[in-house]
Amino acid sequence: MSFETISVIGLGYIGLPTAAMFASRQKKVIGVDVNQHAVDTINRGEIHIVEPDLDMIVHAAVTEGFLKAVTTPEPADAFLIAVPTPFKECGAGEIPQPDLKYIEAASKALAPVLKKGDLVILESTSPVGATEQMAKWLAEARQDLTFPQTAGIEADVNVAHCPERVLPGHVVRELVENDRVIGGMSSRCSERSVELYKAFVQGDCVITNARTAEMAKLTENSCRDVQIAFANELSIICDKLDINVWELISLANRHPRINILQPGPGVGGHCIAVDPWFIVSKTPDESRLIHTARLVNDSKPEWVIDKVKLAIADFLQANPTKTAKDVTIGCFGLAFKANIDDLRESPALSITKSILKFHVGKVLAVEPNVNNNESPIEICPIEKACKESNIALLLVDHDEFKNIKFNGATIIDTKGIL
Ligand code: SAJ
Repeated sequence: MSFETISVIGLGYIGLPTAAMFASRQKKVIGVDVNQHAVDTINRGEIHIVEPDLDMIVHAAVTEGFLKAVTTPEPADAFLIAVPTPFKECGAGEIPQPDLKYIEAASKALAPVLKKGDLVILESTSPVGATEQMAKWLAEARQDLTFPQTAGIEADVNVAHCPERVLPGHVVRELVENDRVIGGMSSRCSERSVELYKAFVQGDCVITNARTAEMAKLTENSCRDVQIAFANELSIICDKLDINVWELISLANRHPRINILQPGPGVGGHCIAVDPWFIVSKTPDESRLIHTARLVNDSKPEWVIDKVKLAIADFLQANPTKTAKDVTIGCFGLAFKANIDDLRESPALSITKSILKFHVGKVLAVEPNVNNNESPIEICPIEKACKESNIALLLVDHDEFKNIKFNGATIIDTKGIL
């Protein structure tokens, strides 16, 4: 049976582009989101996130009638769940535990409209075992249907984990070109999932089981986190030894088997800064390196803040008639990485907020991708911040900052932009 109608639950950075890709292949797509503003925006053919080329695809999909957004699930042949998987609040020094409440809510919301022959795919990055847990919630809600955990390939409803692996800023291209890991709870679940994704995926759809697919995604992001931690640790070592870390890395990377990543103000976003904890929380005694990398990356913002405090002290020493109140600090970039508007888990934002707390003088925050209505702190035009800053703290390598000129400011360049 082919998939006539596809439902995508969670219309964020992954769900909306995925919904739009199916719709662009002339599938009837029902997007579901609890956020009424997102639903209304999409139904006008507009988007509520920043992602290159996505606006055109969504606009075409909505105006041609292939994509609509709603707040409660409607019947479909396949359901893709792309909701957040945050971790629970925890005390200092404790290992964060994953919070599956959004997956639970999505499963319980879609269960009433499930029917025999449907496919449910969990795309959200999840701790090992989450897909089995989701299948349990579905089975509890629909005792009239059979699921793969008990019925295997004969199940009425097939269930799989197919983690999204696209890079924000390149989502439209990577959704099509990247290989896909397909982790079915049975061989039938995997086959059905491949059939679904082949509507637009040109990369290979590689089949495994659900637990391995969950772990594959966590492994990719943990690997990147460990590598960035290495670069961040190097930057602190180099600062102590008076060596330019950017030059050092570019020299080391000339070795044919070395490829060191770039240091920065810390690691942000909802993925790399979160997913390694899903491994550490399950196997704390065995995940020593992954755990340490998290601690190294999470401590980098504090190191940057100390650099700012030192720069203020140096400025006051050089200008004895001035006080801290006279020092204007420009914070350039709030997003978690270059050329996006996403402020989630952003080290740049947390550093700027800390500076706003301790600094008695002016703090000018610049973020070209976010307007004042969407920002938790006031945004300043770039020209004003360049002109007025005594200390310029470069936190994100946005294109707008590449040729930036300051008016004699002390520059702290955490991304090696200049
Ligand atoms: N960062 C550095 N130095 C680097 C690279 C990145 O400090 O050399 C920082 C960034 O500034 C940012 C953070 O790391 O704060 C994460 O950025 P990223 O570009 O490494 O990754 P994300 O979070 O945008 O997307 C990652 C991707 N995973 C991998 O590359 C293994 C993407 O493919 C995943 O789909 C995504 O996580 C996800 O959704 O899990």
